Amino acid sequence: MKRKEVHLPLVMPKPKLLALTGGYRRTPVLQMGADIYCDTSLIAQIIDDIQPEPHVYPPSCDALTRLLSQWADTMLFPALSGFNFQPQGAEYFFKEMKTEQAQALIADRMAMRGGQERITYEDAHGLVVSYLNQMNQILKDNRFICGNQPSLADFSCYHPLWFTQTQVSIVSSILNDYPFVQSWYERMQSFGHGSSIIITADEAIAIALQETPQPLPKEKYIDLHAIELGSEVEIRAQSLGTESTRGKLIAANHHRFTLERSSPEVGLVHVHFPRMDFVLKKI
Ligand SMILES: N[C@@H](CCC(=O)N[C@@H](CS)C(=O)NCC(=O)O)C(=O)O
Repeated sequence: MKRKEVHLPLVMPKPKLLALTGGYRRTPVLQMGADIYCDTSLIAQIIDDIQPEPHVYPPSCDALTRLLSQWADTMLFPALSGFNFQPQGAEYFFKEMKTEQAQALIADRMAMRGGQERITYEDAHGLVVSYLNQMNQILKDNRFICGNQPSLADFSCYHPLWFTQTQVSIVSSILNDYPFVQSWYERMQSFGHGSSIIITADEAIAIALQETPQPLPKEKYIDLHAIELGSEVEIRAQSLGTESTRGKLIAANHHRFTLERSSPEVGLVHVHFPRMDFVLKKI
């Protein structure tokens, strides 16, 4: 079946996304019928389960892939964002945008950081130089970040650099000093994006309403929070976009939590979150 894709608004409010997730606002999420999967690390796991060849988490470097993609998400991405939005980069990025649009985007991302200060350009630059050096060393001897096969770690490292290359190309000459990163970037780019059918958010909601969630895998409940299964809980990202989702905790394994929630708009849905970088609290 061909992948369907819904384009989300760039800034809040996102009422139709939130109808499905119950609060989580970040992009992307994966919807399969009445199951909603939040965060790329979990989405990649689901894709891997459905189509394991080739793996997104190759078994030979599963742990390394998880750690390095988390590093890319929490360290490389903010450092590169700070670098990308240096004054010259910001001017270039916002020049085609209407003033109100630019102001809305800036205000939205400030709110998303929850008052946390942005890294300075100087600090970001220092980190980016150091990270690119390390990536260059890894990629000198390896075709991909975790070895000779691509993994989620590559995609997690690729997207912030994609932003530099394509959205703020005025500052992208920094990559010229890292030839192995550059040739890896080209290898990554050549994967392309596959093809999909664009549908509306209303169509996605109608699908959730029609379907019922998939039966949960029969696995042991892993409780690391002293919260009983069946409790009303809330889950939110640890940082950046910390809007929470409330629901009934109906499953948890080493990698993910599952909440059950329902509303007249979407019916009964299961919303799944990774454990890593998410906070679980009993209400
Ligand atoms: N760890 C998350 C990060 C997601 C993330 O920060 N996404 C950005 C877009 S690339 C976002 O949601 N920005 C705010 C928004 O689009 O509302 C993931 O990998 O899915």
